[in-house]
Amino acid sequence: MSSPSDQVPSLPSSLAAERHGAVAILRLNRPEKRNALDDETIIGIETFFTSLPEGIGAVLLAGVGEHFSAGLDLSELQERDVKQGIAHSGLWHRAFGKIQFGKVPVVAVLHGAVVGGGLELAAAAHVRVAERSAYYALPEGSRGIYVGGGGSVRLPRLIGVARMMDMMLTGRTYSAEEGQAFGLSTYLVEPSKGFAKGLELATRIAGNAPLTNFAVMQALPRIAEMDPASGYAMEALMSSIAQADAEAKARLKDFLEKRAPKVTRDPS
Ligand code: 1HE
Repeated sequence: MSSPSDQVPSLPSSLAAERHGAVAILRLNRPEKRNALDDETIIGIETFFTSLPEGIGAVLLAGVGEHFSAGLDLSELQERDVKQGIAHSGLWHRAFGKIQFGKVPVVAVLHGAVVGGGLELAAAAHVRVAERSAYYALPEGSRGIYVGGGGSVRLPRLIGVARMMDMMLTGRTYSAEEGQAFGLSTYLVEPSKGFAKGLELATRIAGNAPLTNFAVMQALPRIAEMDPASGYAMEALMSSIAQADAEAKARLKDFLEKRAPKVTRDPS
């Protein structure tokens, strides 16, 4: 097993990278601080996602220890003026943008606290697997601050403005089951089963035609924001580009010549 960290020399010790076939695994690795996200870690996340080696088809993002992430490292909150505050938020936006609109799909495995900036990080992934230990909160309100890692943009699209307002105004915590019910996760698994489930999904995703993964990551969320007429036009273009690719032709031939698997029910 070679390691992408060999090719990404500047990852801080708060991040650990390894490779599992076509899946690159990135672990938040600062359990003594509950994977609180300091500037060094955010820059490391950006470095990791911009330096993925050839042959990687998906990323699995997880946390070491009892929690996914306690969010922003509050010990780093200094007296920032407005300009510095905007730059700090911009750093998070850039790093998490490299996740959402990066090279390959990202599966996040959530457990324990998924709070504040940790929830913003999770929201930038494409598929979320929650263990039953996961819980979600946006304690920014009680800390006198505001989300700064893209939460205002991504979270309402996942859970709605009203639910996010409630989380921020009241500091309420949602359970893994509640998060699953309203779309924070799309897989709910027993404690300690998340990593295996996430790796299974990431491996499957890495086996898709790259152009399809590109379309799902880059075109789908943008089409969803468009007016319907523009969306239909963009969809027609994207689907015609995908189907004209040699990979699509080969996969369709495999199905028609009975070499490809049929669509079956997932075991429940
Ligand atoms: C931290 C942080 C942190 C823990 N920054 N150091 N996020 C929060 O408001 C969440 C704050 N954290 C907590 O509520 C709890 O730590 C947890 C529920 C996540 C975990 O509890 P627990 O009992 O397992 O751990 P602990 O004893 O509270 O913390 C262990 C250590 O981690 C301790 O340090 P130590 O030196 O005393 O051992 C904690 O101080 C440290 N620690 N969380 C710094 N967040 C881009 S804007 C995003 C805005 C936000 O994310 S706001 C939400 C911030």
